[in-house]
Amino acid sequence: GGARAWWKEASVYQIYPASFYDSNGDGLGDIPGIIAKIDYLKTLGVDVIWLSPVYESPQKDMGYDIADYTRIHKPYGTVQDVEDLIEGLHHRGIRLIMDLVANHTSDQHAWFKESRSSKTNPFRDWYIWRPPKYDAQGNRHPPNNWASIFGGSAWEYDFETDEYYLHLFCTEQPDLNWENPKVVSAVHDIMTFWLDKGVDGFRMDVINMISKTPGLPDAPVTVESSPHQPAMSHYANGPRLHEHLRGLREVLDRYNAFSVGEMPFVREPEEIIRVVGASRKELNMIFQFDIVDIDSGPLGKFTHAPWSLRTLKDIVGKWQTFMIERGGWNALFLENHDQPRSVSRFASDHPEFRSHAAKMLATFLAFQSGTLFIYQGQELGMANLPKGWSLGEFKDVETINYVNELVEVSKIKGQAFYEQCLEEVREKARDNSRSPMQWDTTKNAGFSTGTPWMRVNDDYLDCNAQSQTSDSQSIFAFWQDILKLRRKLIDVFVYGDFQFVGGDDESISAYQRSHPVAGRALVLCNFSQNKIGWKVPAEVQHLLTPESLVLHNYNTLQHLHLESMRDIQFLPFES
Ligand code: ISL
Repeated sequence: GGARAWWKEASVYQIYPASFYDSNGDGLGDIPGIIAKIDYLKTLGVDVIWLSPVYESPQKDMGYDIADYTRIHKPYGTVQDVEDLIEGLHHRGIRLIMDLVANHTSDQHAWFKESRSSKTNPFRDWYIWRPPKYDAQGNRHPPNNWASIFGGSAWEYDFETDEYYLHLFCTEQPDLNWENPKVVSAVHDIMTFWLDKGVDGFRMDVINMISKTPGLPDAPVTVESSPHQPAMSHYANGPRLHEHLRGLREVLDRYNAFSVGEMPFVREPEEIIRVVGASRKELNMIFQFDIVDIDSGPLGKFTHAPWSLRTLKDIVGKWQTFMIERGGWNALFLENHDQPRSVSRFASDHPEFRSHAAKMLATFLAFQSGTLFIYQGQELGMANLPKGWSLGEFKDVETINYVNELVEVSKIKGQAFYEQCLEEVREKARDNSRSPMQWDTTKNAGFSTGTPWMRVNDDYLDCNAQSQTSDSQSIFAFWQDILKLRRKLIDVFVYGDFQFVGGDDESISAYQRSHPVAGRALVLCNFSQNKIGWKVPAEVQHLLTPESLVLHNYNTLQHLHLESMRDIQFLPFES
């Protein structure tokens, strides 16, 4: 695993501020609410908090549209509250990283207001403006055919100055122009502002999209039916990315601060190692999307594709081996605020299986090599939103835009098609993971005394922090054990080698972590809903004795039939 570093050994807990804890009854989570729950975080045993955006924002994309990077969205609190949070966390040995959203701002940011005001404004070149294109009939068109990631064209026409601006996400999220050195230094200043306040680093939102192909050429036509084409090839890991990342790293290094970059649409390992290779001096690690795209269909995340454990193991094996061999580092995650709940998605949230399934997935993830990321509620086995909810409960702009497009398409393809698509939307909607934290069995799951900004999942009586923190068999207690074990056997689980054992079994994941001095561990997970027999490969048989079993997700050992030392009987979702 290369040189030791605190950030390699850390377990990071992501807080989505709107839905964590509401301290003042306005229905929205807030920073004092996080401060009130520091003991909970300490009890769980995490080392770092990643706080999703809390900055001043019109909230078109839940704060990923920032209007002022040095002020806090009023309902969340104040800059002083962030300083108090940092102090409270540091006091208990927990670090804080903030979300740096620097590919785009809100259209309400003062820079953009200036920029759009005239072609000669000094801020004009802070964003990406281009004149319209006209066809033979004299009709106005966007400067190129790029599609926005949230639907429609990536360009918005501005009548005042008769030009279009680029927005890879919402219309209200104009892309900053990183070709302009003033933009680059403004981003450095934002980082310095927060680092000076004691922040320990940043999660960098879509940081691989900041450099676009010069000349902004059309993207190849891959969706015949649409005028707007996916254009990742022109904005994901563009030509000046590495130069910009080294610039960000210089700022971070002055504070010994940490970085994890979000990097959608890039799969090529050599391209990724150029960002996370230790000698590159760019980012510490990135979130890549191989696992969370495993069930995306040919037309994107909302179209369903079946996934297999074999593919999942191939992905894990590839990145585990590659990063260890090449001096990079993995960020381990199955959930975040953009993804459905993992227990519903990769295992089962059916009452019969839920607890075992959540523990099994935790085991599968947490003993891999890399820095571990846990998303709020994952430690409780929180599940996707109930199937019966009306789509009117969904808040996310991505889902709403997509459903509006579906309504149009369905006028041609019909009602049955529409209903089928809505099923898929429910499965992948980002709101699945954005419902309020379930703290206890009181009204609104104890999240808020007011009316929650988003409806609380119906299952909170069965799934909440209060019952789980007082139950030694709970999912929460299991995560506590995992985090302790990871820390205790750091040489094995953080710095050890990784190897799958037992071939391409469709139900069992078995991997080995080994360290020449500290020893070896075998991590076994049954992804199926059945009792299952597994032929224990000879090379790991000696690791399987009742005495050597350090963690398991059933309270009895009956399921381990060790008498022959050749076969193990697994219970469903067992690890
Ligand atoms: O959510 C996704 C799946 O549709 C991703 O494509 C997501 O848009 C992408 O990972 C970028 O996400 C980040 O930037 C977005 C913001 O909406 C997400 O919440 C954020 O995590 C724009 O800032």
